[in-house]
Order: sequence, then C-alpha cells, then structure tokens
Amino acid sequence: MEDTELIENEAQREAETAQDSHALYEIKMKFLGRTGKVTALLKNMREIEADKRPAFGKRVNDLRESLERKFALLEEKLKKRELERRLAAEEIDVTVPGRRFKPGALHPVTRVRDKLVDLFAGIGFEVFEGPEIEDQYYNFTALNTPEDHPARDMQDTFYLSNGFLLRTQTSAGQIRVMESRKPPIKIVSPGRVFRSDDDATHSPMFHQMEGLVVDRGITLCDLSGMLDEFARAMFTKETKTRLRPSYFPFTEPSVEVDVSCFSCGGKGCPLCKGTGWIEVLGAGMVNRKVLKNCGIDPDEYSGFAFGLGLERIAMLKYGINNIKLLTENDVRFLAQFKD
Ligand code: 2NM
Repeated sequence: MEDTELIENEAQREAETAQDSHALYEIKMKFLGRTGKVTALLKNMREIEADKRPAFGKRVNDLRESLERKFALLEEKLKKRELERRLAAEEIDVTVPGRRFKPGALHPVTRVRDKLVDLFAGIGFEVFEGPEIEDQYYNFTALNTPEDHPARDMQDTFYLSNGFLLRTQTSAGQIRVMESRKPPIKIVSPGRVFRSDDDATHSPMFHQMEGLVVDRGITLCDLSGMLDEFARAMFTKETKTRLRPSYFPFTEPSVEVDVSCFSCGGKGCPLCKGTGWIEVLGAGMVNRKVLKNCGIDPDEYSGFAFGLGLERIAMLKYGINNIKLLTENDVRFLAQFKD
C-alpha cells in the first residue's frame, strides 16, 4: 500500500519534468508500460494475504487510472505547445512573389518536322519511319543507283560491318513499303540520315523528309500542285514554286524545286543571292526501274517522290547561318524559337 503512494508521487514528479511529448511517453512507459512499475505491483499479488488482495487490487487499479489521467492531461498540454511552436516555425509569407517558370522551346528542326508532318498528314499521307541501319540493296541498288555511282563511295557513305551501312536517304525505307504493299501508297518518311560531309551547311548526321505517292495515273502535274500547297503552307501564302530539270537515279524525269524568295518576295536579296528564288527540294517521277524492283507494274502504276533536308529548311526559315548551331544545344540559341 505504501509502495503505491511512493510510486504515485514519483510518477507525478517525473512526469512534470518532461520537456516534450516524446519524453513524457518514455516516463509513462516506465510506470504504466508492460514492464513498468505499476504493472510490476500486480505481479506481486501472490505475496499478499488472500483477504487483502481485493483491496490491494483496487488500489493498484485506482493508481493506474489516476496516473493515466495525469499523463493524458500533461500530454495534451505538451502536444498543444509543440503544435504552436511548429506553426510559428513554419510560418510562410504568401505575398512573396513566386519563382518564374521558364518554359522550354521546341528545336527548330523539330518545329519544321512537325509542321511538315501536320501538313502532309492533313492531305492524307501516312508517316513511315524506316530503320537507320540499312544495307546496300535498300539504300542504293533498289533505288537504281549504279554500282560505280559516287554516292556509294566510302568517302560519302558510312559503312558498317558485313554489308550494312547508315542510310544516306530515308527513301531506303520507302522501298520496303513499296515491296510490301499494293498501291495506292501515300507516305512521308521523316528521319535521320548520314553522309560523310561536314562544313557550315553540311553535317554528317542530318534530317530528311521524303514523300512518295504511287497510284494509277499519277503525273508530274500532281507533284507540281502538291508542291504549291507545300510552299504556301511552309513559307508564305504568296510563295510560288518553280521546277528545273535535274537528275537522280531513282526518278525520271527529275526536278530541282525552287520557291520564290519569302524574304524579298522575289525582287532579289542576300537570302536568295539576288536571284529571287531559293532551292528547297529535289523530286521527280519514280523511275520505272525502281517500281519494277519493288514488284509494282510500271505500266499500271506511276508515282512521284520528293525529298528535302529539314536542317536546310530550318536554316532558311529562321535565318540560321551555320548548321552547327543546331547541334550545340546552346540555350541562348534554342530559347529564341518560342512562338
Ligand atoms: C529526293 C529526290 C527525288 C525519292 C525517291 C523515292 C522512292 F523511294 F520512291 F524511290 N523516295 N524519295 C526522291 C526523289 C528523293 O530527294 C532529294
């Protein structure tokens, strides 16, 4: 009986020294926990005479309840104090101006590609991206490029081991489409191509987009009309096109396509070097031999194709004078291409 009083006083004293709720919890466990002092009292029950046990039991239970109330009260006080301190420490000034969010910008080549893909998808073209690693057949032979053509030269093409190479044009993939499908075929192929070439306007890796239409009765007129649409959408509404005869092994006839200068409107300026015209792409009617190589009957079907360099278009459109600017990833350069 005396022990209970001693324990009660001791608990009271210690509890009042607790500086925070965690310390209080430790003290509470010391008395009321499974191995605590109050709990230990009950374990001594056997040593007490049987007739005194009920009174002792009640006494210990009262003590436990009294201590539990005291601890609960103290805990509430400490928790409240702790919350107040935390709120004071975490105080924020909602009037401080926020950090400005700096949105990124799309790369000029990406912008040109997206614009072209949108344009051609809008007039019914599918997008087909072939592999970047090709072999001689798809990159050259099927495209009617002779065995001794300079484009096949080690100086121009990156060869890999056992007959593979890095594609020099995306049309390598278009051969795969013509081989595996029946016309009508209407595709554009944007993607990376590789040529051993390196100066202010040439990079060993650049992006091309080639287009291909094969169906019954396709003529050069269809190509010409589509190019007019392309020029107006890509440059200005007033832009005109001009076809000049040219040569590619994979097209016959072949043409070089100029657009009227979108900078001076055709009067002549530094951009068009005084000519009023800017060369933007190559095109032509798909060579009968190419169609035949792909199992398409050139007496039944005909097609036109065109190819352009995305870097070249981006440089013309945005007045960029060195192709290296497009791969240096200098944010001062890239940040200029926001809408
Ligand atoms: C060009 C110029 C002319 C072309 C040819 C083909 C294919 F696969 F049909 F044979 N695709 N693209 C082509 C034609 C590409 O780029 C200057």
